Amino acid sequence: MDAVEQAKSGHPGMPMGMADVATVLFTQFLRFDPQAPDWPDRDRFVLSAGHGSMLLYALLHLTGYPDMTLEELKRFRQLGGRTAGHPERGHASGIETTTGPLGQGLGNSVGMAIAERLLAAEFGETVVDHRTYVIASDGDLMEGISHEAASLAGHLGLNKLIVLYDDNSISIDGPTELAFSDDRVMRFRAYGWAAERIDGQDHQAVADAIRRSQQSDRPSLIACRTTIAFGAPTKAGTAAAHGAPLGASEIAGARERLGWNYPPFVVPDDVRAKWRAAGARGEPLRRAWETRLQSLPSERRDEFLRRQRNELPHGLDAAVTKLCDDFRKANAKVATRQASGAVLDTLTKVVPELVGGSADLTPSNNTKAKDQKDVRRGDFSGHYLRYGVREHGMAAAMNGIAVHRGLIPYGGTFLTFSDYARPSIRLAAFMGIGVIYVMTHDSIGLGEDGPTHQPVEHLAALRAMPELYVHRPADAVETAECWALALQRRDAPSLLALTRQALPLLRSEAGSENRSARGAYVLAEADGPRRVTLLATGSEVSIAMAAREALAADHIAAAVVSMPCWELFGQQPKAYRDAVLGTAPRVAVEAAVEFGWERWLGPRGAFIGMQGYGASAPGEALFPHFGITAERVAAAARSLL
Ligand SMILES: Cc1ncc(C[n+]2csc(CCOP(=O)(O)OP(=O)(O)O)c2C)c(N)n1
Repeated sequence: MDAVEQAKSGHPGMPMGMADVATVLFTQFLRFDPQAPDWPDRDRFVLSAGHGSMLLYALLHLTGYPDMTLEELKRFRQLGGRTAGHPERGHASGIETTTGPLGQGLGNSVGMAIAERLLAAEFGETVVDHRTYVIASDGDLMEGISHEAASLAGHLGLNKLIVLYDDNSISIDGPTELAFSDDRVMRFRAYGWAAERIDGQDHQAVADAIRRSQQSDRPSLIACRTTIAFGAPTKAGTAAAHGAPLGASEIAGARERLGWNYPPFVVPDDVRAKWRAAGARGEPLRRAWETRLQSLPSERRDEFLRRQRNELPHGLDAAVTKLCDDFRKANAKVATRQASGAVLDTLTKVVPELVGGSADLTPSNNTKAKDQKDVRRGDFSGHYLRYGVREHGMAAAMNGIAVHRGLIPYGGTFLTFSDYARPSIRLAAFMGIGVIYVMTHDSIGLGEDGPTHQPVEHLAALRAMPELYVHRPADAVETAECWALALQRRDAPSLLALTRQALPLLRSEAGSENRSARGAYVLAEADGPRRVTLLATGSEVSIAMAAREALAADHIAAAVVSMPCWELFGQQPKAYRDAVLGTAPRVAVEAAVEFGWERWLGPRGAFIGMQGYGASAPGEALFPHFGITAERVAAAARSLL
């Protein structure tokens, strides 16, 4: 209340209404150690209702996280502070994930609970045995993603996931009955959860409900009836308390009603001592855990700790080099999605922390490696998740798996449905976590499924997202290289855009250099001084190669530049970029919209690609239909000379 007032902005209502629930959780149940915030076996706490950030900051301060000082609380929402408007992972310890876009935290929590079970199955419950607690609000449960997340959690029987739902009947527009009349308890029971409603301001009731949920064989929703801005004399129970400072008289009235006689930002010693004692509960638990970790065989312990450090195992580079050699030897025409499947058959053996999955497109995405076993309710020994047709839920769960640590999630869908996952992709990029998206059927080349399934603007939209690495490999060798880059990139998400249709092998030269690592490179230099440079990605690189030949027949020396990853190319020294792009006129070809290509085309450039949506027909018919052919590329080049 006081911090929001001082910041002149923020959300006082939820923290005041949920203070009782949070107090019971943090003082009696949550296992954490503020002195060792990254203790791997800590319980996870997710404030899915991220607008109530001050509740989390206050809890972190009171329980003794060293970096959450009183000064930080006073700097709520100010530049450079740890106490951002909505909790941002990395700003302060104890913030497990970034929340604010409603529903995302709930989606992340499902991934955290999955990660806990997977690691418990792998390393044993002596070292992995913790719960995931969530505070979620009406907004979280109104969002569509809450359905996907809860349905998946119920299906998998994630019984160590406990959601405390702030059932306060208020959202921004007013009473929730304006827009929300689901029976939330019945809804979650239908998902296969244990769900009950309690008085969220009765400490005993909250504690009893949490205890019951800890014994449950399924995930739990505890609908906590609360009053938003509890204690505020006129604004309590109203939307006015949701997202604006209460104002001086309301705050004075709340102090009186709550019997709180201290000035802002003063925590009396006895109160602080009690909170610190609650925060200190975790230290002996953490120490006991450390002893148990020591009892693991040293090889298992080293493996566990390697994963915690987010370090890749040895052997990845050698495996990728061998994959590339094998692809070259086979010299087969394969779809890059198929090459990706072959890459995964190898990499899942070398990188045991890989956890795959698909949003019900496994046979299309080629995401399941030969030796991967399905994860099932009650059996988490496998490393392959059947996410179901839940792209958004999948992407949010992948974020949760990644922030949990110990596993590297990858998940597949069609590129066109990246839109269904985009809010979570954005948070992965924003948080800087190394999740990997396998997005196949990456253009009109997918053919008969037609324009609903053919991405055209998606590459541009994804490339527009800061800190996301979009890879579009041109053949099997580039596919292996891009996979290696995605794995090596542990501090940002990567997306692989892969073809449905078969592509010729273009990278026949021997050598172990990962040429995709520079984002773009000269695949075929011009025979003689360059008169034109052809730029392409993915399936259109072979079209550019054919255009190069056609131009050569006319004695026009053309170079072909393959550009699998714009973001990486953009990071290269200018001299390298200039050398690759050259000074001759440029023609770019990509079966997508032009948006963004102006960055590479320069003043004398032409683009061959899509002007609008695709069409339903065989892929081979669509490329000529939309004019994405070697002849048109060559003609565009000639017209620039
Ligand atoms: C995806 C998304 N849409 C919209 C918002 C803006 N917003 C913030 S809180 C909120 C709803 C508030 O209602 P509730 O979740 O019940 O929170 P309470 O008012 O109880 O604090 C909305 C629409 C958001 N943060 N995320």
